[in-house]
Amino acid sequence: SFALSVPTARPSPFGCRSAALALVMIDWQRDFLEVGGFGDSLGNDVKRLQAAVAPTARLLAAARGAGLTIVHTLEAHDKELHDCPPSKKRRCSAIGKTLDPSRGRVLVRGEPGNAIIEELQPREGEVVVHKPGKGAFFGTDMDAILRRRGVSHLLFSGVTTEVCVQTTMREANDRGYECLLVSDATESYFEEFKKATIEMVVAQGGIVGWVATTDELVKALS
Ligand code: C5J
Repeated sequence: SFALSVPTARPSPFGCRSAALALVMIDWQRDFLEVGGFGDSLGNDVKRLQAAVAPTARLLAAARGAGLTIVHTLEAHDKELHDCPPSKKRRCSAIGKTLDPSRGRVLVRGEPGNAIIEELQPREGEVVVHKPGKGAFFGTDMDAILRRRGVSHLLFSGVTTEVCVQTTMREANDRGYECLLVSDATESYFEEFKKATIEMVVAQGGIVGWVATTDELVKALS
């Protein structure tokens, strides 16, 4: 374990021991990123999200090189949708349906479209958390897994910035974790929502946490 420092993070310098730090990769799923997938079917410009894949691959490589705990999350329901509240189903009727047979059922665990994209595939020994909600702490073992490993500080990457990433970051912040959002390793279908999320995180002295770039993190991890 080594002392890690990001002196140029906003709104103030960020630092911790590497053993206490995890990289959380939120929902890098084919269905959110690929043309023809579920995200695309909702009318979103999925190509916007692809800009964050290369920086995220660099961040992931640096985090692996530094021996950080790596957690991958997926928005994924069980086959019977027992873990999907009727309210969610009512406002997203595609859940559990097959829109494209090559992708399988939308947001259902184990289906091809539910998988993590090729470039950011989890490796053996990394944590994979299936989550029924937008936040990764609700209805999962996320908190217990992190605490068992002595993790107190979290780096956030993923899609989409203002939905699953921000929700998880706020859940973590309320549970006492120190959180940093990696600004070019996250993306949204809506440019203005991403920008607003970044400003919300660092407002009021870091009310949700910190923000820094992949370059700053790669430097701190090397
Ligand atoms: C959404 C997510 N946007 N992973 N999911 O519904 O942010």
